Parts: sequence; structure tokens; C-alpha cells
Amino acid sequence: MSSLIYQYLWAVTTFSLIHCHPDVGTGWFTVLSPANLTKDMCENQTDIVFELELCMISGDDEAQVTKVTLYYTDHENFEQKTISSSGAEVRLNDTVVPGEKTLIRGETPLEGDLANCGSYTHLCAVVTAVDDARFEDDDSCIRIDGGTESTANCRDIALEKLILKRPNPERSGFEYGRATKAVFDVQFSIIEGSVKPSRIELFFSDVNRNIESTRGKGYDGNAPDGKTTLVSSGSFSDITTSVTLDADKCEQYTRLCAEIEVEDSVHANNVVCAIFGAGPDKAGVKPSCSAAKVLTMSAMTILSALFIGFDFCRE
Ligand SMILES: [Ca+2]
Repeated sequence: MSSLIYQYLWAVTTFSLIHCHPDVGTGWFTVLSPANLTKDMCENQTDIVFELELCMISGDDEAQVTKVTLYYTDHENFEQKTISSSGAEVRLNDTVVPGEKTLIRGETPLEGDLANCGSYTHLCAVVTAVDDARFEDDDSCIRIDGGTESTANCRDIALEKLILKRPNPERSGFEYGRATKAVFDVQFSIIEGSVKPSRIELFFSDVNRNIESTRGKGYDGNAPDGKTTLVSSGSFSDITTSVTLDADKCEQYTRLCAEIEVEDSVHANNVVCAIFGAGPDKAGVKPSCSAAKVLTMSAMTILSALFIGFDFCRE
């Protein structure tokens, strides 16, 4: 019985640790010096100048990172290596914040390892963060036979263009005070890794997004979940939802925006907007924001027509 209680407590503690602690991960790893990576660089001590992106893979709290360690290895995933050199540490005192990338720049001499140099295929950078939830995403590696692009664990999607299809933005656009069905596409680029969006929301806003309408929620089901295939760019097509130019804030809206709900490392590029106006990249002509104005305009139009008609009849 005591064994069962122990197993239960162990499971609960493990679950809590995994779900409470932030998970820091590594993004692109770039070697600035030496300029060219060569297979024989591990024969002698080499001064290495590098940059490493860090991000929050998951978690809402910021995290402290204490060091980055460079190693020569025989695999592009540090945890799958069968051999590695002794590490060269660069001490850090940096913070990683959810939704933003942190760029680390470091310089360190890395000892040569003549005996095993022939086995090494990669130079890996491994980050150490306080109370990090997972170590599998803490390394980025680059080939030492002329490689230029590293592995990366951070994920980042950027929305680039909102294309409204219905209502037709080349004509009247949305109606004032009435829920209007909208059909739209969103073009995107994958900046890093792969993403799995859960939702795309549509809303009206002002230029700084301080004022927003109620959000319509949509999703096309064809989003790249990219588990095995990296999609660099594409489009979410024919997303359908409905939005209302509400009376309270109608005057302040200047644009129609779409935001993707996704766990990725840069949140600032998860929104794209189209300003009001007539044209293929616009949100349609903005209607009058007052029912009274609409009535007044209509009444004036009718009166004008009658007056013109009366004048015409007298001639
Ligand atoms: Ca981690």
C-alpha cells in the first residue's frame, strides 16, 4: 500500500513540476567566427563567437538563463549524441519572457579533441535555465562541414495579409449595427519551427488596437501542424465567422484585423489588419456609424430628389 501512495505522490509531483515550470527553448544558433565551419576545426582550440536565440516554448512566467555550453557532437540533437567533447561554458544572467525572443551573444575558446575529431559532425549550443521544464528543447546544433543553418526548437508564425472575400471589399463592405457574415483568407509565413494554431479571430479595431469589437471566431482546419513537414509559407483559406460594427465603438474603428491563437515565441506578429476603404486589400468602405445619420441622409436624398423633380416639372 505504501508503495502505491509513493507512486501516486511521485506522479502528482512530476505532473506539477512539468506543468508549473516554464519551458525555455533554443532558436537559431549562428556562428559569427570562425567565418567558415570546417570538419577539422575540432583538431585545435578554436575561439568561437556566436549568437543564440532563446524563447519561451510554453509557460506564462519569465525565466532566468544561467549559461550556454558549446560542444562538438556526432548528432544534430544533443540528447541523441553518442559522443561529445568537453564543453565550453559562457555564463549568462538573462531573462526569457513569454512572447518575445532573447538574443544571446557569446565568445569562448573551445578545446580541440584530436582523438575524436573525426567522429564529430556538429557544434551544439546547450542552454541552462532555472527550473526549466524540459531539456529536450535546450539545444541547437550546426554542421561543422560548411553548415550554415542550425536546428531550432522555438516556433514562430507571422501573419502577413488579410484578404477579405465577403462582404466584397470593392463594394459596400460591412453594415452598421448588424452582425455580418465574413469570409476571409490569411496569408502567413513560418519564421521558425512548426506551429499548431488553435483558432483565428476576426474583429474591428483602431490603429493601436486599444479599441476592439467583439471577436468572431473561425478556423479552416487546414492549418499546418508541421509535425514532420516544415511549411515556410501559405494561406488559411475561406475562414468564416461574423462580426458587428457595434454602436458603442463604431466611430473609432479604422480597420478589420485577424489574430491567430497559437503557442509560439513571438506574439507581436500574430495579428494582421486591413484598413477600411474600397479595394482588394482593404476592408470595404466604412458605413456611417449612426442610424440617425443614415435616416437623415436618406430623408435628405428623398427631399432632394423631390425638389429636383419639382423644379424639373416647372420647366
Ligand atoms: Ca527547455
